Amino acid sequence: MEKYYITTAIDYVNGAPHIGHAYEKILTDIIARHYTQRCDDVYFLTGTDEHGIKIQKTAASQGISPKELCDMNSQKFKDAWKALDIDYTKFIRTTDEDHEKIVQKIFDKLLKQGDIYKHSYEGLYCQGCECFLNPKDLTEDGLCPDHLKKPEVVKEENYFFKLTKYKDAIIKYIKSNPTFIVPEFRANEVLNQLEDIQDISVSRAKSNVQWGIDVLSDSEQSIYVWIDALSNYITALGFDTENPSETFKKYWPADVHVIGKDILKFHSIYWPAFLMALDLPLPKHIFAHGWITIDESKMSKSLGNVISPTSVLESFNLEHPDAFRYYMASSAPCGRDGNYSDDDFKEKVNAHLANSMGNLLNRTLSMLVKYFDGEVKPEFKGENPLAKKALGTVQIVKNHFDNFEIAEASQEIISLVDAANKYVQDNAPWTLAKEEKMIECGQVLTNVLDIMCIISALIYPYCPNIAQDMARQLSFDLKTKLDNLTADNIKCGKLISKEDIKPVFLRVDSELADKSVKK
Ligand code: ME8
Repeated sequence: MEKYYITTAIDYVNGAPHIGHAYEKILTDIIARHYTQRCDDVYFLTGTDEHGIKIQKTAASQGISPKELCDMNSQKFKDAWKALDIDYTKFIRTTDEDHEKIVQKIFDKLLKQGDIYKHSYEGLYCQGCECFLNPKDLTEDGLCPDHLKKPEVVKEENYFFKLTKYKDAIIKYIKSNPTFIVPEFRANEVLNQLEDIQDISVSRAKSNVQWGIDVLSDSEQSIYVWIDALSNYITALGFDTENPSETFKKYWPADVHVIGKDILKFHSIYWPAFLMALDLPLPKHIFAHGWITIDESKMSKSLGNVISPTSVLESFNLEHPDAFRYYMASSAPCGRDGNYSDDDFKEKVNAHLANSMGNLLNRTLSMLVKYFDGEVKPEFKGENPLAKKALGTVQIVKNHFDNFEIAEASQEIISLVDAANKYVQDNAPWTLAKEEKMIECGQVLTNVLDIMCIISALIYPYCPNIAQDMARQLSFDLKTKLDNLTADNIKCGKLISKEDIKPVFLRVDSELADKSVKK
């Protein structure tokens, strides 16, 4: 694998980030970090989506300019991603000058080649979706099914993109590439939507929407959000209609766009059509994750249950984001909805990260120090009964990542931890030591430590800080590529002293968490 180009959706900046936004960025960061363990060149793009009527209105309601709102909120997203150790390559803002210029050129090219035309139109516009809705998709009460708000009737002369021209090619592409849409069960939804697809509006009248990129050849119209937003995936790399950059040539097509299920239509119908019109190859996968609910309820401002990701870190007094990352990433099977609850969070991270994984390392190193002064002797090395399961798990985890099964992969890692715990329990090195069977005792400990190195590598994408603490105590090089992992990782000689043993994850304090709930 020479390169891996992965992107997230770019978030609207009409509010601060919540844990639904965080879920997506965590999943993407985990996939990106996993692929750094398989290839040398991973490009991870994220950013913010800053134009449109929603942002214009929010800014007006706060008495500030749209640009001020964008600057303020875009920074909040950046700060949140920093706190969550989201290690992106580039953060794009759709108000970046170079992005705006290229979007204008893309629009101009499509207009000149006849894929975009002007048309007078009356339709039902949902601000939440930032798109026109098909009357047949509304609820019985005439509301947008996602936002439960009545769409406004908009009558305008707009530019339209000839989506219908690409319908057959997109259907063919989806049918002949069964892994294009992940999970596969969503492909049928998309094919159904394609059945009655219409040409789509790609501009709004300036008189109604001022906060947008101007159409180059028509100062009365501004480019409507989706052609602007979707283009970020190529403008970020330096795409240009005349002279695309080397970076673009190297990384495009994207290996995967990670997005939420609500915006699948835009990514698997509109975006492929725009790309076909630009004569560019399509992304390899569109991975649509599910939605995060809070205590089983939909997150919404009106319910007052919107949780910011940094508030979780603060209320549990976490020194790093690993537990939150792990919990979010393992909250739902591929593409399904997940849920956040304080109690479940505590229970899961205490059980998996503190009791199973952290304690295993801590006990094993402590016994090595107690019985052997922290030294691994050559006679401790031999056949490792855990090797087969451990190396098998590496393969299984890789396969899961290839299918974007991030929670499923985490379960396999924990199952390996459980197997190693059982091995310790079954072989009772403390009894072996009491019986003065020191070589056997040393072998059991070394076998576990060798496997802990593999576990640190596998858990690294989810918990980079914990993995680094583990690897340091094991003198293991975390940069080892997954394909180069063996079951022989621990070097003979003095491994560790008592004072260097450090618990890698402290149990989340339940009293502290209870206080935070009451806050
Ligand atoms: O849709 N659970 O922006 P956005 C999980 N700007 N994911 C969630 C979520 C939740 N509760 N709420 C939102 C947009 N998301 C556009 C995207 S891409 C070219 C333009 C996800 O701020 C949502 O599914 O409304 C989307 O993938 C991302 O957060 C941004 O949502």
